Amino acid sequence: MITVYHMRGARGIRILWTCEEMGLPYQVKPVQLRDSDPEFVALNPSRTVPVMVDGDAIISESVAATQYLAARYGPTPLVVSPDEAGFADYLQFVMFGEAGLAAPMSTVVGVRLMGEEDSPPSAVHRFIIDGFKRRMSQLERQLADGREFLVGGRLTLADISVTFPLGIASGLLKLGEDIIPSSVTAYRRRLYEREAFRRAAAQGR
Ligand SMILES: N[C@@H](CCC(=O)N[C@@H](CS)C(=O)NCC(=O)O)C(=O)O
Repeated sequence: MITVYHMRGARGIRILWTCEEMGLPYQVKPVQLRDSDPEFVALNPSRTVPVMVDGDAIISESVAATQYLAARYGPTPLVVSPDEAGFADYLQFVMFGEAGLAAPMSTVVGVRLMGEEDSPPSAVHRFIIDGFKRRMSQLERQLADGREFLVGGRLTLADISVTFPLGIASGLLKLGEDIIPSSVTAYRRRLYEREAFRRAAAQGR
């Protein structure tokens, strides 16, 4: 059984959503931010959320976990193959969702959750938000032709990777249209309406 150690609002939603889209059974074990439960620490000494366990496989990178599921239990249309036109964009955006968007944003989210935010915002905070805004231009350009998904004409792991930081930016951080273009927000909202996403979000509460 696939087990996902998850907390509400965290990156584990990428894994739950992938399971739902692929019809894979899974169970959710709720954990806290930086949980110190020995079972959890043994799985992931860095104590970040999520962790996915499937037999002997233990993965604490959410995007890697989605790739694991697709490779282990596919084939699935969630993956764009090397012989498809969108392959390069697919690789780009799978990585972009975490390395380009979510990881830098983690610093802003972390200090907010710890109640240690600087007021007025620090230079580091402004640097990260400015970087996020510039990266939004890349998504805006990709979606400029009105497409529903980033690549391949269908939902892929690239969308599942990218929508997580978009949700955090608008939900938790309340960044507005001056940072997140309306076409990008519309894209995220469309994907959030998918039945599989809704089921995943309900499981992850
Ligand atoms: N790259 C990792 C990042 C994991 C991560 O930073 N998770 C957040 C919650 S969504 C966390 O545990 N933050 C607490 C910390 O960094 O101490 C992934 O994609 O799973």
